[in-house]
Amino acid sequence: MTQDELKDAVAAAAIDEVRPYLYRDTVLGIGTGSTANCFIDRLAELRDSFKGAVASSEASAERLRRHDIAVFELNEVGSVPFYIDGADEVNAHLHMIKGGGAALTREKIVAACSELFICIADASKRVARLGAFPLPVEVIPMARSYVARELVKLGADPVYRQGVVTDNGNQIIDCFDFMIDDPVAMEARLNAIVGVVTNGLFAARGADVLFLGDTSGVERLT
Ligand code: ABF
Repeated sequence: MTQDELKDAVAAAAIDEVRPYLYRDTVLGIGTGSTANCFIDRLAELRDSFKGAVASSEASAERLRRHDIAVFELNEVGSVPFYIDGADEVNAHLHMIKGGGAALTREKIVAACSELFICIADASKRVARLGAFPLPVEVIPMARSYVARELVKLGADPVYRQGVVTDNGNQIIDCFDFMIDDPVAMEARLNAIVGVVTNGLFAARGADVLFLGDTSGVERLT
């Protein structure tokens, strides 16, 4: 199977997971990225079975609308029963690095409002220790240099992601060479730096279910 086929296979598994719980008033939380796009495309055929979706990015909102799936503001909805999204890395505790697509803050907000976070990923995303993928940190633009200096003190090699403005009007710093032993503690430590909006560690609220696809099939992990 190709990587795209693996992404589609985990998306199909997540569709099977949520399908029995879709009602006329159900609003789903939907993530961002190529794996989440596979889920959105498969969700299209179920559009008449649920009310709509909250999206973690403008790109996903647009894709949902193209499939005639209604998109709601999170503030109109409150909580969502499921949040379905991909990841850049995921460990055995279902802690993740996310934000390679710069949508980390909205992803973390929708995830926080979800009753069940379903992560969908091909097996290349599974790691023993988080950090080989550069950890994204969203920053208020005027704080960028200050935050970068603080990141160096923590042992990271921070690189400004040039030319990228987040959906919230902020900037991204990627932390290279930053292997993470305690993701829960590091998530809190990074968020405490003044000027940080959020960081791409999803550990305090990790995934509840992981569908991981490899050539032998899709595994459901909790
Ligand atoms: C989102 O999309 C992000 O948090 C993560 O950066 C990325 C994963 O993308 P893909 O599914 O394209 O690998 O979930």
